Amino acid sequence: MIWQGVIPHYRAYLPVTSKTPIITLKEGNTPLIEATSFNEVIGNDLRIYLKYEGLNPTSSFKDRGMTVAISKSVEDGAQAVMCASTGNTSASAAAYAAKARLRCIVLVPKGEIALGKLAQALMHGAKVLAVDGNFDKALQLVRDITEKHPVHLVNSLNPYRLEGQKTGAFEVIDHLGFAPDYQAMPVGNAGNITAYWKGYKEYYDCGKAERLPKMLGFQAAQAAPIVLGHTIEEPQTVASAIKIGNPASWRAAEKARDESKGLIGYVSDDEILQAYQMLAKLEGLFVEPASAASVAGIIKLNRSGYFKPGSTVVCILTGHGLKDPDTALGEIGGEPITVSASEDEILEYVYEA
Ligand code: AN7
Repeated sequence: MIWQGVIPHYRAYLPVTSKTPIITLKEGNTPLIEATSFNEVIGNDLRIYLKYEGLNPTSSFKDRGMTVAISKSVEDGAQAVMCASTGNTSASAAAYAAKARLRCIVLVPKGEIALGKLAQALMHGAKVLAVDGNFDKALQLVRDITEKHPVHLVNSLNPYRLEGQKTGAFEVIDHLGFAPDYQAMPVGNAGNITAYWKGYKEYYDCGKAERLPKMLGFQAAQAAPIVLGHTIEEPQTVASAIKIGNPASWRAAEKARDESKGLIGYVSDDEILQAYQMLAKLEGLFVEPASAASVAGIIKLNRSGYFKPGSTVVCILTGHGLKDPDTALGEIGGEPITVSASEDEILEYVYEA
């Protein structure tokens, strides 16, 4: 059957009725790709699977939640939606709002979001406001405004977002045929880890899986409020998507961690960037830096002997690498080699060792 998006496919598990207008860009059904070269590098017999969420319509996992949130906003008669964002939520909200013909206002931290994400929000016709302040400040403003004005909030505080995002967990189980031993993901505002845990538990409860994974979340070292147990006033990291100092779903993320007997740890920017390059060069998967935090975390935990050999680990690669070309080119020192249009000169490179 041809894929029709997460709401049609997982309708029975989602808060929609026959009256809900379905606003979809056919999100979901992303590939789960077995890592073939990593294992050699990290030297263990882990079975690592990579869920490539960058292949969603706006190139991040946010589309799973946005299809549900925007569909429900339309059902409830909204005229406008609003979010704060480190970039991907704004890109997704802008696209789904365009499809639904809703006004969309997004607040982004000024100068802090990746180029591709900014281009997306602007192209889809959102009103993009660059706030002089960080993400946490922008989210507080959006919360205050949407409480008082007829504008729907579509950050992950909107429960429909998490309902949609939990379908990622369903897909993992549907693809593997079982729940993995461990599930690793980056943590920013902490909505996604909350949503995946909900999804795993729901599938388990209705007999679609015989066990639950341990949830492993990773924050950036200088933006790790959950690990440190206190808010961070000025979070810093190359992984701009997860540069968040006061996550909205903080308690729910701790619950996912504790109920699953998993952990939330941190990885340094260097570790993130190493995993980022490794994914691109060894697995053929171009992801944005935040997404590489999940793999960086696995590598770090594996070094400390955390995993039982033979375990199955699923890493959620949350966003596409093309979102953030500046970081990619900066890391690679990105210049092509200029050559004249001569066979001889080019052949030197063809035969280069
Ligand atoms: C690529 O877009 O918060 O822990 O405003 O873009 O559910 O927040 C993005 C978060 C991981 C963290 N990977 O997910 C936003 C925003 C990527 C992301 C996360 C984000 P949450």
